[in-house]
Amino acid sequence: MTHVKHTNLFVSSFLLLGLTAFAAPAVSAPVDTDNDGIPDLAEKLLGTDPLIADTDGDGQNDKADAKPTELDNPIIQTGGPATIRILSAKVEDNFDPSTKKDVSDHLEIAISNDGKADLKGLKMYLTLTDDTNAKTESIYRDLSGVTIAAGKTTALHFNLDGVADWTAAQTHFRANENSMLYTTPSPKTLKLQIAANGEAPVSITFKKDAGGAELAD
Ligand SMILES: [Ca+2]
Ligand SMILES: [Ca+2]
Ligand SMILES: [Ca+2]
Repeated sequence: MTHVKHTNLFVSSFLLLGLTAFAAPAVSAPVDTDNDGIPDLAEKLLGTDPLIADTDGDGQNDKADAKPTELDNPIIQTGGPATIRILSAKVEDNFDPSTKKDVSDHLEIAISNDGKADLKGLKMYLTLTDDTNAKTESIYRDLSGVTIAAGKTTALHFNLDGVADWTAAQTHFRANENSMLYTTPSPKTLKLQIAANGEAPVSITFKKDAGGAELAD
């Protein structure tokens, strides 16, 4: 009886060794950092963000979205008189007044609250058009964590080091590294609309000169 048991053990070990030897080599799955079903490398080709599952902010993840870098403006165009004001908006020639040094090109929006109540419930919609081929991108962000105190000014930054949590109480948000803002040097036209809770939106149009982004050009 003991002999039979040993034989069975030997056969099992042999089969296991054989299966291991003939198993297909391990193939690692492509990296999909934001878990939206599109690998990081493919996001680069699509122009979508490898760290944001819903690049344009329309509620559909990049893989399910037929146009993952474009959406129509969802901001309600009516409301009370605006007390929010866009002081400036730019995507180049950024400067840090605290260090008195140039910083990498990024979307920077300076806004003020001209009213007597704190401003909350900010929403923004940005369109980017390539002046040479009319290609467009657009994003919508519900910046519900941002508060601008009455009579105060604040600056919002969208850069590659920013955090992709639009509802957080912060001023540095994530920008899409695969946006044509970063990937092509052609001149661009940008249109920004911002609205605060219950107020009519305010808008600004600004330009990006020809030249590589992320460079102090
Ligand atoms: Ca992905
Ligand atoms: Ca993505
Ligand atoms: Ca989307």
